[in-house]
Amino acid sequence: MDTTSKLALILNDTDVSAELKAIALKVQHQERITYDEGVYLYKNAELGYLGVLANYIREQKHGDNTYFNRNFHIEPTNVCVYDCKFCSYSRLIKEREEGWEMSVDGMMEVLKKYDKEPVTEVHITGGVVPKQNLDFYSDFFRRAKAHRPDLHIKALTPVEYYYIFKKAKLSHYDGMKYLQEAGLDSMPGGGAEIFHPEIREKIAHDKCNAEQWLDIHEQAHKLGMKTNATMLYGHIEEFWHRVDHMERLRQQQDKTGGFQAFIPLKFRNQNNQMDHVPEVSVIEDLRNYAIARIYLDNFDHIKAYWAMISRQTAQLSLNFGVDDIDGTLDDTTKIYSMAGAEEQHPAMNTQELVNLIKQVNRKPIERDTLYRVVTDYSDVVFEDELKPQYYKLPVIN
Ligand code: V47
Ligand code: SF4
Repeated sequence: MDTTSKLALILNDTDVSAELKAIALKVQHQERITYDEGVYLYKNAELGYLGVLANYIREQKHGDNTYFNRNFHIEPTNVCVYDCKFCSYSRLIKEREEGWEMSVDGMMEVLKKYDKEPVTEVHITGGVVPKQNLDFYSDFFRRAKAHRPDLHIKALTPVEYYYIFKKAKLSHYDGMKYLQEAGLDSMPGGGAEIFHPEIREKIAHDKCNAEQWLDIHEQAHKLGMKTNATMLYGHIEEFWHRVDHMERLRQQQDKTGGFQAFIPLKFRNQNNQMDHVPEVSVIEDLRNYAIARIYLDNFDHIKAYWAMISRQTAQLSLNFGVDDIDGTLDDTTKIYSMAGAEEQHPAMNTQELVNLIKQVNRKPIERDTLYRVVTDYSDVVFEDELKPQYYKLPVIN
């Protein structure tokens, strides 16, 4: 049965509440749901219902297309002046002997390892240290561009930029412009966590606040850069904090339109100061993807970060609003394995990613950072390709 018929079933089902029907009708008419309706969905909607609505929107926007890109990560440091309670990755300045701090030469060395690889993007993110300042990054961006002009540099977050620009006494706009001229192409979505101060002050009290995070994205958008946005969910926040977070992003997107993807990040509870907080279930992960897809009508893409949630949940998420599963990885990121992600050494090549997507009957599309199609893998058959799997229900006598 196609998604349109499934939506019609919900609209005609006498067991579905009037509130849920009204939301389904809005989805059918491509109308925006309200803040209250967002909270209502989190509190009342079952996974099956949410899947139908989110999949309907996903297929209206992208059909079966499922995007991924070929990228690698550089993590310039794991030392950090900040003290986010959920962070398993950073070593505070006082513990810096346990950490690493790369030089520009060291970062260039990592970059050069990929000279012969068909990667289109380098994703740079890590901690915040005084030495890695405006000069450090402008030097690195210039050298990286001179070495490989076609490689897209997606680097740092407002957390780093706020710190760097303040020290350099530059406005957010001037700072972003300066680094764009040095070679910066776009910004990943990190550092957003939960915007509402009631939660942010408890989990990330000393880094940039919501207004500063949003302003730096606004300036990047004004300069023509594309950026992403994340939400760290499933810890001490309540449902309404998640809706508040998405509402702020939706309003910002109405203003500047520069966000490409929304990436919900599941809180993982190992090796951090919040290890007493239980993790949410896979059902909650899927509900969250689906509600994000329904709420953020002005975001083109919802991304699941497979390295964090496991390959199986990434496959499932493709039926709950997700159309992008990020990139091929080769074990260059440590952020998640340190936090307790399923993948301790996350590595997946193109063939594995393509197979993962085909196995659940979606179309694998390799994209560049700006979602231009690099290769449509629908008709490319790898030798050891996994066949789509259909599970038959057991016969019960
Ligand atoms: O901001 C840190 C998160 C983020 C934990 O834009 C944790 O394409 C869960 O933003 N449990 C950084 N999450 C990573 C990030 C990202 C990842 C993939 C793709 C993109 C993109 C961006 O990692 C941080 C924080 O929210 N994080 N610790 C943890 N214990
Ligand atoms: Fe530093 Fe980022 Fe970790 Fe916060 S989440 S402590 S800003 S590395």
